[in-house]
Amino acid sequence: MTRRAPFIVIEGLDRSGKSTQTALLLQRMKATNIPAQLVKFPDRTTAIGQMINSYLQSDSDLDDRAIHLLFSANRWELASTIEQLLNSGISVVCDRYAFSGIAFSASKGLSYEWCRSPDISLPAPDLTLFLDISPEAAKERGGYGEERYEKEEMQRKVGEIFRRIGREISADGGKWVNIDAGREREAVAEEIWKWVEGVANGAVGPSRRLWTDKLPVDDS
Ligand code: Z5A
Ligand code: MG
Repeated sequence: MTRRAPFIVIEGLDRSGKSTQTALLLQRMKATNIPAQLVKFPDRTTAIGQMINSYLQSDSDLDDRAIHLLFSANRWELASTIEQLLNSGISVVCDRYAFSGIAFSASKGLSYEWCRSPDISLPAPDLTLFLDISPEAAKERGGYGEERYEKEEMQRKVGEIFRRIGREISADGGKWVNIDAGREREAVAEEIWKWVEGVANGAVGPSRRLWTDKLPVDDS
């Protein structure tokens, strides 16, 4: 019987190095013979992803709720693929996930609970690594400011909401780890590796889904 592989999410503030660290992690997993697959949200390759891309580049405008639902739909497009990979023993390393969805939309003023609802029942990560960096340090890094949400005040609000999500995930028994991403790439990668080795070599329990306790009671 194939052992279920872990679902690892790398979240974090803008320019915290998520994509850099995801790539380094995948290289290291492969070098250690741990089969792993990259997933990235938004996945700009799908039809929904292209609408998101056009919005992020300010080529199109959309209602805040409409774009929120598109980001969520973009995750649902890949939910069964993620589960199939995990069940066939391939680890999934995911660059941003539902937590970004809540953090960005709620920081625009939408209700936190409303933002969480469409992502209820998505596959739950076994490990979430949150890359934390100050908006000032992030600003020093390349490319900051080119897309719609890359404004310092917005980033501060996004950070506060991420921290709330992290506290709640931990309180519900999930594994959420804050990583200081303001350090050298290698130091961050080393810390990430320690956590990933732990889940990759340890026992992974049955698959779980996000926030199912928040579903309204079905009285039909
Ligand atoms: N969004 C949303 O609203 N709702 C959702 O549901 C989802 C996303 C999923 C695009 O995401 C936007 O979508 C994003 C959130 C929103 N909004 N904003 N703003 P994206 O993932 O496509 O964003 P991105 O363009 O890839 O940027 P990023 O993810 O913020 O960057 P990053 O991946 O964290 O950083 P990086 O590309 O690895 O590194 C950035 C630069 O820093 C680069 O030049 C590196 O070489 C450098 N770097 C990396 N690490 C270091 C260290 N340790 N030291 C120094 N320099 C470093
Ligand atoms: Mg990135």
